[in-house]
Amino acid sequence: MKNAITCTTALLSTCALLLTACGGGTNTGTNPTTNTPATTGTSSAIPIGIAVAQTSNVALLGQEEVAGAKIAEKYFNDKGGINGTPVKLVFQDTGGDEAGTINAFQTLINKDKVVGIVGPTLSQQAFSANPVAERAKVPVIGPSNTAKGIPEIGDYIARVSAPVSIVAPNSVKAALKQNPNIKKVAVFYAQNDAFSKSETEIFQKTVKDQNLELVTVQKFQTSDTDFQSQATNALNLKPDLVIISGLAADGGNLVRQLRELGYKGLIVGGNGLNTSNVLTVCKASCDGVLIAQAYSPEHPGEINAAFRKAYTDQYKKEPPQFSAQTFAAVQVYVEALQALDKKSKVNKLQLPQLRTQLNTQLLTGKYNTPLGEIAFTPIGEVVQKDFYVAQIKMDKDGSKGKFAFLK
Ligand code: 1QQ
Repeated sequence: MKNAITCTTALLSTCALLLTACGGGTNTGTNPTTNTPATTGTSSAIPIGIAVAQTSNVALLGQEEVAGAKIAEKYFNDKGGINGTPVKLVFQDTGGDEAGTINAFQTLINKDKVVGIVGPTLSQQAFSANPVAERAKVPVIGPSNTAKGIPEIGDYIARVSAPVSIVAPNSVKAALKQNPNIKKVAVFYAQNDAFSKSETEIFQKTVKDQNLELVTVQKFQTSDTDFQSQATNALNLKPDLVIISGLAADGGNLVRQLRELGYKGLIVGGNGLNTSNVLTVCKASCDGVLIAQAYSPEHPGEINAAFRKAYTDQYKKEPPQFSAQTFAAVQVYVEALQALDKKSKVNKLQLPQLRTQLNTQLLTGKYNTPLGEIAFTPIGEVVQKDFYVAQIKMDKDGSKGKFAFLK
């Protein structure tokens, strides 16, 4: 009886949180497993929000994030969740734009009462929606936001996705290794996308740092499907390397049209093309595209082995970077909650205190993830060691392909 009274007074917001987690939201995640101690039943699950693109063109990237999040939910709940209490992922679709992302964030914060958010998919979306979470003092971990300036949005904003400045130069260096005779470079970027603008700056700087000649910079929109004029302009200048910063659909179409116009040299694609969903867009023309990676399926260690097995069992292919990064983002919340719970029981904290303490806690931890060991700088920038480059290999008929990791 005493306990029940305590719950309705001191723990009001936690109780609301538990009720929501039990019946509310548009959760599409798996049920908490039954082998966790049933002290409070499944209704005590701790809600973590997942705000990524499940619809629109951006879902070509976001659907891989949903997959990684669900694998993490099952993996960590099977291991006992937060010292016996499961976590429950609450999914809100952001769509591909800023307005949808702000809506998803507001629903997760105010209705679903999540302890923190993993999302959104694009930096373009993060620059609009993350300030909403910052003002509400709700932690956000970006699973795939790589533009310059994301952690600087605020105290509650961190990311597990290494920035373009660290990842992007690797693919240009790999191109030079494959073809040391590269001299003239044509760069393309989507001018309506924050990530693409940030990434192209790094690509252009890398070109100059490598003493290559930047012969042209061509702009397009992520909504474009016809790239004839930009591609023709660039190919007239006879480049021997093309570098593209865009998203999967536009980037894939640009690759295809460059090849159709007769371009034979190497192509570097940026992080927006870093999904096997691009293969259905450029088909046989995808062959040979180089893309830098912040994850390798071959990364040693137990947790990546478990993640890789769960992913390949379900999807019959190697796990992609965006799935691994989203797994890692969920892992950061889980392990930070575990550490916090040991200091002060998280189900005794009121939601605002829990969110703030979770934010402080997560920034101080070290996490042994499928990406390798990661940590954060005080402002929430990821600290990560290992990076890779993959090259797309297509079957002759262009119907099937894969990302082959370079040695
Ligand atoms: C960003 C990105 C995207 C292309 C990843 C999905 O890196 O928007 O920052």
